[in-house]
Amino acid sequence: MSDVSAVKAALKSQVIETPSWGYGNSGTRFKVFAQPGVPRDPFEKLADAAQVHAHTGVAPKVSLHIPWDRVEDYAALTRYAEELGLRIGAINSNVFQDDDFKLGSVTHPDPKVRRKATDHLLECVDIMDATGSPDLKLWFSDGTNYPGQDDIAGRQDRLAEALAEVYERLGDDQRMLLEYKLFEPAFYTTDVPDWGTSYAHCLKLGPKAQVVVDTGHHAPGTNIEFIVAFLLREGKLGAFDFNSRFYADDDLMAGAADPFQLFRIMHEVVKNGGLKTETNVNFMLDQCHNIEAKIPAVIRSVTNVQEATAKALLIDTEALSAAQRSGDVLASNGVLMDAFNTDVRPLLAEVREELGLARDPFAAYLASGNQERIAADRVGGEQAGWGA
Ligand code: PSV
Ligand code: MN
Ligand code: MN
Repeated sequence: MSDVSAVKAALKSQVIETPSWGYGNSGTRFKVFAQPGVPRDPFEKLADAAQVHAHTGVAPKVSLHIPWDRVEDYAALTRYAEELGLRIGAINSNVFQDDDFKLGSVTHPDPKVRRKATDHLLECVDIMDATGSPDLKLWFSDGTNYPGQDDIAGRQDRLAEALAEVYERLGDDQRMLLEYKLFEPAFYTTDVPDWGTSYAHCLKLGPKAQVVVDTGHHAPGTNIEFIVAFLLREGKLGAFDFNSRFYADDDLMAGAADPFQLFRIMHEVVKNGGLKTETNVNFMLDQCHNIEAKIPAVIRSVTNVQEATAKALLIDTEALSAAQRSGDVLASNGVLMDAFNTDVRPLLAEVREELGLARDPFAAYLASGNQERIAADRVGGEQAGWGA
């Protein structure tokens, strides 16, 4: 796409969903460094998300995580989101922090534990009904640590059974997004380790089941853009969990470790229709900000995704396909690199100006005084954190 107004229009319509847990305290298993001004409840997490949207103009949706964001009155939470100009995005289930799930949740050998896990997933669909959320995001920590510990195929049967029950419960405008993860916390087998396993389950379930690609959940060197192209071609790419990894599931700011990888992914998204509204790919962030200030870190992640998207939109597609058709390896690669090496910050600044926003959302947020305000206001009470 080389028409600048079309590129700008595409950038204005891209929606990036931010995670409620990205605004809370988080850390590693060694230490959580608490920060001043961190939200004390889901309402304050929404207020922080609203800051990101106010400054970027493209982040009106917030993912919730249950039970971390469990509230008495979901209608009130939804109304509050609307007052802030937001809407509730994906409901993330959590079947990984309960003692009963030590040996698995929906794949557990004990049917009573499987029932408890499936009931939680069904509760998440109830919360989707109450909040207007269109997406149920499923990630299972299920797996085994030792050869012989459980029946590998039997666990797939149990997983399929639970997924089918939840799928049946989905409304017409609701879908199920199944995330995969190669490693952690299980070390020998993981029940949904890769996109192929997720894809196979989603295919059997039907059109309302799609795959989530979390960029941090692969082996080093995995060609994630191939997975993206394949899933889009099959109509099975439901969403991204964007974040950066240097070593493992680091959950650092999207585009921080490898902006070139993010560009390559966004190229496949753009090329294969993934930016079109009807394709309905949910561009989510799944990050934690352990040592840096949270709201500005989310703003930077959003702008990093926008920069990768802008570069992908600027690829001279005609020149690219001509070079590809003629088998000119160097020319095709050169077309891609020209786009990647373009400084798109002035273009994005113009896009923001046209939306009535400051050209630099990061600087505008820092100058707004919000950070000092929340640090002064949010004293007392428990500060929310990853898992609370
Ligand atoms: C698991 O590592 C994961 O990526 C899933 O998306 C969870 O929902 C998220 O992290 C937060 O725990
Ligand atoms: Mn994730
Ligand atoms: Mn993860």
